Amino acid sequence: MILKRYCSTVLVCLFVSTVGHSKGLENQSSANTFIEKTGSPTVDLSAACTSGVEKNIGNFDNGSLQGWSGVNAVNPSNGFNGILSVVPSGGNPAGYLRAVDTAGAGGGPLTVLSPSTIRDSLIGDLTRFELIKWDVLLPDVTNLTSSTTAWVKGADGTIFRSSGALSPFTPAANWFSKSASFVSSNGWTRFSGSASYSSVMANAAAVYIDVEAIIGLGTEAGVDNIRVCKEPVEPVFSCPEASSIRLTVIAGGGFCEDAQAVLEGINSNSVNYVNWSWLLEAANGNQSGSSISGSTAPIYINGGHYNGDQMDVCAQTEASNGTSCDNVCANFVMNCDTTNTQGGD
Ligand SMILES: [Ca+2]
Ligand SMILES: [Ca+2]
Repeated sequence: MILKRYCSTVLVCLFVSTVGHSKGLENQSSANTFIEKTGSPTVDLSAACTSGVEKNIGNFDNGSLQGWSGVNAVNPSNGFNGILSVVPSGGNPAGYLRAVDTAGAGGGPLTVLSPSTIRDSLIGDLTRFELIKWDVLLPDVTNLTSSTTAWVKGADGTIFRSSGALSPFTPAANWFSKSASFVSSNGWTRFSGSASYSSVMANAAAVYIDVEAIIGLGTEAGVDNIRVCKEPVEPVFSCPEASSIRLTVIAGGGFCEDAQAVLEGINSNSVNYVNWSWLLEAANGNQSGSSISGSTAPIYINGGHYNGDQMDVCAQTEASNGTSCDNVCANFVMNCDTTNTQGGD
């Protein structure tokens, strides 16, 4: 790694790493020591919240990871190539999160995913949270590569990574605070994909903290007090009523070809799957079917003249928060004269 030093006239120097993301460059192992200190950060590099109040979404003081989990943000199936745990003391204060890199080069990023209890609310438009902040404790070694970063994955998979620049204010083994803005692209780089910064922040699928700090194997950065400017509120999920079911029938000239059912007003992110079933009680013979899908399901019927026949569509929803909803059914009278949509009763 090559460090370039930039100094201003007031004797403030920035040491900027010229390497990219360290994981792709790791080619050596390292053993390192980790000096633990307590107390407030000696340096606060974080921006202040201008709207709302800082809300802590991870202080690790109860000895638990509090739902934060190690994942590979780039290739989730590859897993987290490290050991993520809570160190019970030495944080800022008390417990803090820390990873040990067990893979080194090629192991994928050591990204830590926000807990499921708030994940559903840390997605979508992140600008309402203004910024994310966290405290960092770097290992006391010379082979540092990054002061940790925030990662945001957009709905299309594009990933943006905040600045990991090391700073003259970050002597190893002293806690400091840093932040990454959800409303300003300063310091962010596109790690993968093609979507713009603003579109990713406006429609995020996941938020991570990358704890990578050193080249190669060993103890990575400690992280404590992950916070945003506004309380993430878990969306309230209400089971759909029969009146939420809409049926669109593809038809014309008295002939019905196909149909599609939709649960209206349901956030698809809140639904694991829906057990759909339907029954067409036609004069020339009943037809029925079922499928497991999201909040929209195609219904395949044998085309025919069904004007005035009855169609029952039922939906049993399994929500992502674990709620198993009752099966609800709506009745429709088939109209095959034109493509049309009917609301459930
Ligand atoms: Ca703590
Ligand atoms: Ca490493």
